[in-house]
Amino acid sequence: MQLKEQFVDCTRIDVPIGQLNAQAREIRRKILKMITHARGGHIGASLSETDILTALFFHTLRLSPETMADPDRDRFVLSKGHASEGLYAVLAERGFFPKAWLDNYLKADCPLTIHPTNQVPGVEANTGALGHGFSIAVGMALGAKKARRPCRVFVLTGDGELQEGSNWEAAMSAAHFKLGNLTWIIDNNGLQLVSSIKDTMGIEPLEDKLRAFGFDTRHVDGNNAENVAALLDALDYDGGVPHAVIAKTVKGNGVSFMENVPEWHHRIPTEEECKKALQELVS
Ligand SMILES: Cc1ncc(C[n+]2csc(CCOP(=O)(O)OP(=O)(O)O)c2C)c(N)n1
Ligand SMILES: [Mg+2]
Repeated sequence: MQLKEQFVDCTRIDVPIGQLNAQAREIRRKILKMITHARGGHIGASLSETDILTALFFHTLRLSPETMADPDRDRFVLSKGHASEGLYAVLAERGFFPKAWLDNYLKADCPLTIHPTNQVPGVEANTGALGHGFSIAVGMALGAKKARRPCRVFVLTGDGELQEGSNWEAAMSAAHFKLGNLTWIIDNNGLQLVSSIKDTMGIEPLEDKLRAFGFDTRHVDGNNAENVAALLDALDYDGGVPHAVIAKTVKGNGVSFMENVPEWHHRIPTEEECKKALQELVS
């Protein structure tokens, strides 16, 4: 289904694919500052998803602050809602709300709460209780398909999140309803809250499961925004087959002493650690 020409004109931003990784580095810097300043948040999870969100919000999504009320806009649902800081950082950078809000993250009168709500411009669904966002996205994609709207729906889940059975009901219905307009991206960092997924409750063989559930299943380096953007460009959104992208990521990506260390799921950097991390993220 073709988009209305006028709609493309008003929403498509043109950040060249070759600049997305540099953009992602900037987003990481913002995440670090937000969490250190607020003394709360989920740094490992937000650094894990940064490149995926950068690809989506700076390249893929046909969406802008001006077109949030257009029923034909693309939709994005952050099902791993605990990683709200990554979403807030890209939304602020894209102009959905003033960047100054990031300085007030977690303050009582600021809409930027630890789990995102639709009180925040650009946030489509309230998430944070894991296992719900995917079903919401399936509903959005089904509604769009029935209304013959050209919008596409993208949802990002964690990998530990897939231990929630509700995801598999959503997956089953996506194929049944032939939701080619739906793309399910899995932030496959191998860790969950306090330890590895493998040792907690394994989800492998993931690719076989996704294929068995009827998904066009792809792999990508999820910590390379340029690769993610190129992959999403190449999918067939009109073909009636839902898409699943296993995005291989590293929790805490970009900061050497946070990478793959489960403790950084919850830990808040000291000022000194933040400074050290920012030094690793210079362009
Ligand atoms: C229903 C539900 N159960 C438990 C939690 C607590 N919790 C927050 S993050 C998390 C781990 C999620 O791991 P994963 O989905 O792999 O995301 P990652 O942080 O690795 O990106 C858990 C169990 C929650 N938010 N919702
Ligand atoms: Mg994980």
